Amino acid sequence: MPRIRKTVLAMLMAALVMTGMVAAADVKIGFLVKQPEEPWFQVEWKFGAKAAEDLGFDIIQIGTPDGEKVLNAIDNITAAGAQGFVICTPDVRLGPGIMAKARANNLKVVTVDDRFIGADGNAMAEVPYIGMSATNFGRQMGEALMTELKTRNWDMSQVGAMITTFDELDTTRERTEGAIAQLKEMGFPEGQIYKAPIQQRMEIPTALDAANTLLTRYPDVKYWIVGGPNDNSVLGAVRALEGRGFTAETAIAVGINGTDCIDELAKATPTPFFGSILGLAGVEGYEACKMLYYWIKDGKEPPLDTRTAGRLITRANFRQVLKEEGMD
Ligand code: FCA
Repeated sequence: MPRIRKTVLAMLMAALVMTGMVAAADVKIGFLVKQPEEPWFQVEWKFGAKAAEDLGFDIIQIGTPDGEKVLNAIDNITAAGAQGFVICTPDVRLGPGIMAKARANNLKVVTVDDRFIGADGNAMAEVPYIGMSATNFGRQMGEALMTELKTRNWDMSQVGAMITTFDELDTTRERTEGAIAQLKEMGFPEGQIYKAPIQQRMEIPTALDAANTLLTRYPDVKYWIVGGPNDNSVLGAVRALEGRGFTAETAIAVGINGTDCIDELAKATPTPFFGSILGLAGVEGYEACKMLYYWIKDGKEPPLDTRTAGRLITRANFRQVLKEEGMD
């Protein structure tokens, strides 16, 4: 190689090292999620792995259901040579601690789904985030419920709206507030909308308990429409309704995610679970990893706030829509 070219190459290498950029093949990232057993996160992981394959970097996936596991995972990926990680944190209030640890270990961070909350109680807007356009998802849920309700000849005075809630998270609170606003705007009586707060994590058993508490308080409601922050928190309510004799003829439930209700929609006999607002878990997983990759490789900073859109799936169209979205 001519001397001049060698010098240019050496200068280029020095510049790369100084700006912290690394060659594609050396990029290694972590992908940490709070609930690895939930299909939503499995889809995110699957598409994160696809980004790694397409772009040629390494990915380490770790389930981190609590704060201690997150901190251990950060140390482990650092020891393995990672330069950054994508995370859906088990607790948004861990944000400042996670960022301090990441800075100490010289790692870049992209958050997905659940946005970090700073010490001042506000979202940490300086940390790149990709997630659902939460209010819109909630509004679509409310609209789907009202549209289906209008096809039934139910006496409105005998219908209750049960909304399971999880207000600890901004994204889930915005979803259920969006749903309630939409129900009211489409004419559902405000006094017949009841919230069932889920304790601790959003899972089918915790949602079932929350729903049962509410159903015990309102034993005279004859028909229910049901919404909530995600599929599992609505599926739990559906199981509680079934336990009290409600069926697809007397209850309509719509979830959010669209990833965790496929078995339910595929059941031979319809249950009260009518449909879900499908989120783009695949796009989120892929894009979060891709953003982080280019940040590490080229120093290209990701956008701070990226939101994805939702789409209603029902028993009638879910196979077709999942195929169209590349999620089948
Ligand atoms: C939260 C929920 C998940 C999913 C995600 C987009 O993290 O826990 O089920 O809805 O937002």
